[in-house]
Amino acid sequence: ERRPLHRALLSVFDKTGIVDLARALADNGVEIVSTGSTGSTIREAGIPVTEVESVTDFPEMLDGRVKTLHPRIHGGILADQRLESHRDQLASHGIAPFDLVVVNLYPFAETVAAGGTFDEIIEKIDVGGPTMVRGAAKNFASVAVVVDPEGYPIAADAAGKGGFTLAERQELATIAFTRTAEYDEAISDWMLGQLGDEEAVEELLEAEHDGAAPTILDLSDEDAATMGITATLRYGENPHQRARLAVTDPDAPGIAGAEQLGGKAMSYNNYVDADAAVRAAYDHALPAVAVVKHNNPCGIAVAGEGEDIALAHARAHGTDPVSAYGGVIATNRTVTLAMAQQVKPVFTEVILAPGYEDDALEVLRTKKNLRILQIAGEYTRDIEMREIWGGMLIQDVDAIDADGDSPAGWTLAAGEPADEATLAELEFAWRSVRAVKSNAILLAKDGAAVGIGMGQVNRLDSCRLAVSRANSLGEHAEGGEAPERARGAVAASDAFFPFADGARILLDAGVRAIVQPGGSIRDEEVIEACRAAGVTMYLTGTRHFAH
Ligand code: 93A
Repeated sequence: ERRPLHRALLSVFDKTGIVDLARALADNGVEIVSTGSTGSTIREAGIPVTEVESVTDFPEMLDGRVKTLHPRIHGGILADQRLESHRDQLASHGIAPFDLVVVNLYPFAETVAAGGTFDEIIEKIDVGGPTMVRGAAKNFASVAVVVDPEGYPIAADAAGKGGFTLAERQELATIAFTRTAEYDEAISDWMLGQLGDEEAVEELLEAEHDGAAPTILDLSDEDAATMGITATLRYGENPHQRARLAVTDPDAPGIAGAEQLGGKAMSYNNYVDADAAVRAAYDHALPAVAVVKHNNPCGIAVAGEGEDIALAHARAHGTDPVSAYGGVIATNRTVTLAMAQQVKPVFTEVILAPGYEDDALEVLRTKKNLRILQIAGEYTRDIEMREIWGGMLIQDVDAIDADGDSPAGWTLAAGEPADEATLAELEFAWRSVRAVKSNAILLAKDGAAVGIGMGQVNRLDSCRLAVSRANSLGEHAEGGEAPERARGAVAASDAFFPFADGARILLDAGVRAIVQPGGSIRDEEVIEACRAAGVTMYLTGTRHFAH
């Protein structure tokens, strides 16, 4: 629906095309109100025009600095004509509303470029023009705004068509705000250049353009704090890298803002591993413990609901007792005294939990270096970002909440349907493998991972690694015979098996059930291998790569 144009305000520095526009408006019965020289240009062409001064009943003053800055002008621009109260107020003051505002601004940047004097440049800072433009753009519900001669033919056309549509006025308003923003930026750049140390400013502007601007790591601690930096870390991933920490949402402190109850200051790598560990533990609804090293779980396990979390910790530690040395431990339950006593003899960098029993905390605090962190609130996250050269990748966080993440959504592809206990074991393996870097294979037994193959560049090697870890680490832990923990374990694969070879490694090791997304063109070969071995295989239809 078009809003008819009854009254237009024309005030332009650049008079190009203004007479043609005025004629088109006048021909369509639009009343034209204009400032000084815009008005005379139009009048000289024989087109009727009302002077701003006769509208405001006030002369232009201060050498033109105050021309249109008057309620009779701005009331007419800003009145929301849909509102009865605005219409009434205009009427009571005898103000007629504007439907179209055409303005182009004093040539500030051009005057700077042409080497104008300081005073000339200051005088070219247009105040009244942007004020009208911004007012009309804000009030696009009622007013159309045109900010340069390229828009005149469109306005002339609209006058003949019965006005602008709301969508057109909104688009014009967007262009108008872009124009005033650029105009002010030119002013602020120039003002910056007047601050004396021109060389330094030049450098700053140049650096900005080169992309070599000072980084957040160059700022002083105070300046950094104003940008949300909450801590300067001792160093980054390596000692030659500087590093800082920012809490993005103080209301949801997560790990970045977790309360520290003891131990040394957190390091950069501590934070990275803490994040991975908490996420791995919180992927489970059951009481769970994850032990993380280098951003990968080297142990992960659950206990039954109501059982002591110490049981889950003992199992998680048992996944790979060698790698657990120097690890980061996270749990989704309150740490009990029993768990604290188990943790105490193991060198551990960080422990994270939603709470600690008093006596558990007392035990943990005897380890002076152990960083003890308390996590507040629900585990909620929506998006995650990763920087790449020249850009940033942004994606939804990979949550474990798809249909394929619970056994009810799985398809039996091979073997007998699993009994309840086996299904629970498979679900545990599936929820746990999400936390493992791809290609990921996780073998589980009795609520604990027993062999994890992580981060390999082909799935076959991940299968080999998972089996060899399962069958060698237990030996390391207990001494003597290898326990062959892969035999009778269940397996989860974070993505499909592209060939049957990987699955065969698992079958040969005596795995009794496998869960995987499926979706390979060779699915049938993989399934056939399971069938031949009499092993159950479920397909989830959901994939959980973690790169
Ligand atoms: O000096 S201003 O900042 N004060 C004003 O009240 C004002 N009103 C319009 N500049 C003002 N203008 C500008 O004058 C417009 O933006 C336009 O560029 C110019 C048009 O004046 P004239 O019609 O006299 O050439």
